[in-house]
Amino acid sequence: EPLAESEAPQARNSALGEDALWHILYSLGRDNAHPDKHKCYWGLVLAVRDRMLEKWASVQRQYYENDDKRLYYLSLEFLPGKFLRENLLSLGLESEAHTFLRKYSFSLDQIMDVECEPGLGNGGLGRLASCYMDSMATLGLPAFGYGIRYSYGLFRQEIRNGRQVEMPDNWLHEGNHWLIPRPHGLYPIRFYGTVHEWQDDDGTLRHDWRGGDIVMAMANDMYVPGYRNGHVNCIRLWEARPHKEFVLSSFNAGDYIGSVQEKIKDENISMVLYPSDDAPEGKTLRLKQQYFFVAATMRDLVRRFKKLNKPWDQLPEKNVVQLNETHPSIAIPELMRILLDEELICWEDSWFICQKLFAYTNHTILPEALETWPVELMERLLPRHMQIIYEINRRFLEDVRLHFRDEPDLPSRVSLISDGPEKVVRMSHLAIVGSFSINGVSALHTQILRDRVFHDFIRIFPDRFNNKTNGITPRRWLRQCNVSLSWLLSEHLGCDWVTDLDQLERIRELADDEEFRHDWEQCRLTNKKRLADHIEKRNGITVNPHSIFDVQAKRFHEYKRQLLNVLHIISLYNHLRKNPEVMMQPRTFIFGGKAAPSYWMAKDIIYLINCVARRINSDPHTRNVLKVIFLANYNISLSQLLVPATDVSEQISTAGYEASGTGNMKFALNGALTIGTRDGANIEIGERVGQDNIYLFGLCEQEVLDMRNRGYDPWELYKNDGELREVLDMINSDEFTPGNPTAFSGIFNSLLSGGDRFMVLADYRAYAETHQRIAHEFGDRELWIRKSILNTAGMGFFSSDRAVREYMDDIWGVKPDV
Ligand code: 26Q
Repeated sequence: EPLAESEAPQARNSALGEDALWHILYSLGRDNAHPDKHKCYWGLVLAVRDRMLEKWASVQRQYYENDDKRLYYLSLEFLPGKFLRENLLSLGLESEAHTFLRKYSFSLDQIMDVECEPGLGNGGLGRLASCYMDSMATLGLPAFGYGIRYSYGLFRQEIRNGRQVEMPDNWLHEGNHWLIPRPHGLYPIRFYGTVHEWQDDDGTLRHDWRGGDIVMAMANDMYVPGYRNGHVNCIRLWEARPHKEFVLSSFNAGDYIGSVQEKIKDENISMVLYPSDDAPEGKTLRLKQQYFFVAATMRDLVRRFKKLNKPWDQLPEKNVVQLNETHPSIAIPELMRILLDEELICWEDSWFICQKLFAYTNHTILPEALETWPVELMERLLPRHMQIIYEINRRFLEDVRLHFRDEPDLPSRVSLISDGPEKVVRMSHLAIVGSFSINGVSALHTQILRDRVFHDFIRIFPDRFNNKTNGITPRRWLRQCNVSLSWLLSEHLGCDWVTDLDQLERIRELADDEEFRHDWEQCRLTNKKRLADHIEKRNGITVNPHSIFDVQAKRFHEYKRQLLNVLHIISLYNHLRKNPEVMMQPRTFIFGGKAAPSYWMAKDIIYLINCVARRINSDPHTRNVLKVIFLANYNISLSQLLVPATDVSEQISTAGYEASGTGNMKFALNGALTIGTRDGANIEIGERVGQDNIYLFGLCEQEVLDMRNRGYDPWELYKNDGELREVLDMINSDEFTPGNPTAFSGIFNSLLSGGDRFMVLADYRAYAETHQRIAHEFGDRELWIRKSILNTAGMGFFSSDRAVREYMDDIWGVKPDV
């Protein structure tokens, strides 16, 4: 076997299967005589978990013994995907599991159907956190992930009559043994209340936050094993629990129901993930979530630090906190509050400690996605934190005035608090001022932060800004999701590529080897057939596995421009109907993705795609060459099926809007060719795989700005491009919605009268021409497979191991625990 498992150090001596049977009886209380697939699954989970926990315990001990500096990764979202296969792989237990399952005639695939996927994130940001947790464990870092144990993850998407319908994701309803609750040692977390001032013996003014409501934070731990290195880290997810079982006063007053309702209210905090991945909703509950998990996390950090008996100024020498977006940035005033009010440390020293502890990653430049909170809300919910934010701001602006005397408007531009009809706290400004490092997630994105979004801060804190181009874990996104290609790679490279992805460079020369190209194509075909079977089952549509599988799978957003894709599909359809004799490369266009429930435009675009699909798939004249598939409920598991089966990866955001993208990396790593704009990490992918092996098209970021400044008029394009006009007129008629000509007038208007904010029409022609080139080159099998191989070969840089190493060396200053 090319991927030897013997390298993995094993703690347990008994066979995995024996332990699974033992657990079925003694932990689950079920008869283990003839276990069905559910019992086999649960038994295996517990047997695997035992092995992980042993390693985890010894690794934790080691952290204390070696006095390691610890990394805290704070994120409101994690998207780990299913665990069993990943953990078996990391722990080197796959073949033992197969042996056990074979006895009962199950495959691991069948067993995996039983597992439900934790959807504790929206998309890119949450998945990035999980890729990084995997790399941190594989590199052996003393790292701790922190987040919320939402009772309901991201909604399940159903498509009914072509429209998205949201269903609750009750992912814990059968219990989940990957998550270990820790009901002892809960932390009380305060909300509301008042701030009392008092003078200590030296006459210093002190503050004390009292009263208000208390909610308890309970830890639930999820474990992350490194790849065959005996290392196990943990992601601690906080769950809200009631402070007291019953509010006694109302209980005694006979209000039994009222007291139970109080208890339920507290649990609301960790009930549900907010399903929007841009325009943050200014809801109190969301701010409560943020503070709740941050406060509990900082308690953990401080508790562990105190055990070391070191002076407080060493806190940043022994710890570093990475903030995933501004969502956890309330951690900065929370630590200030602990140091000032509880530890009675002076302002200057407290602030010095804070600024050396925190680092902030920005993931978005969409102005509507920059997080702000009304001062009025903060003052009520977190009165002491609001005072601290005012004081941070006062001192900061005083400094700015001193250093930039000739720029009188600078202070108001960089202020943590913005004046407007409603005063708000700008969380990104808080995160910048309170952190020693601020990073973007691709070269272009960081450049935009420097030039535009945070331009004023670059001059104030020139050394804080840096770039860390995103990465993805090759364990899940190649080794696990693409078994056939992994075997082929290991046959030629050995198996080190799994933890040293630069090794993939060595297949570059094999692109000239005809036999290798043949094997490569066979792997791809196997994956495409597997996806075709899935589509047949799910959508009842037969697709040709030899057609181009063209995939756009990501959240629905106007800036990601699924619209551009569907406009082009309609024009292909028109072309085919008008020229029935023309030979066309068969194509299958596949979409997947969710829209935020309140994002009407995005939901209309989903509806449009489904209406166009219904029409095209049922047209006997075109159905052999053109298919459109919408796969419902896109999630990590579905992504693992799509990624290895994709020929053409659609990465077509308006230049300057996609901070990085990580889906783009997954597809290219698995040998897909990218059709993409010069946006986010696409640019860097082009540099690595070679410009001949990527299809970049359209306006670049500067051209988008210039065109806007010159005055861009989408009506001009409508008038001058007959093919495009025909497509737009079809959308603006009842062509795809018989009897209802206004179904898509919102879309039509946003593209024309609305000014086409995301320049869909401006990029249309270049996009269509690029697709023509792709169809042509796909027909040249040798050429295409060569390009496919060169994509995989060039993607080593985008391993999250590389990204995490850069964070480790440039920002965190933590070292692998060996
Ligand atoms: C905030 C407040 C209230 C409700 C929701 C939110 C919220 C939630 C999620 C705001 C933003 C997000 C997520 C942003 C995100 O996923 N950004 C993506 O991050 C990826 C990893 O860096 C990048 O690759 C993507 O380009 C970027 O869009």
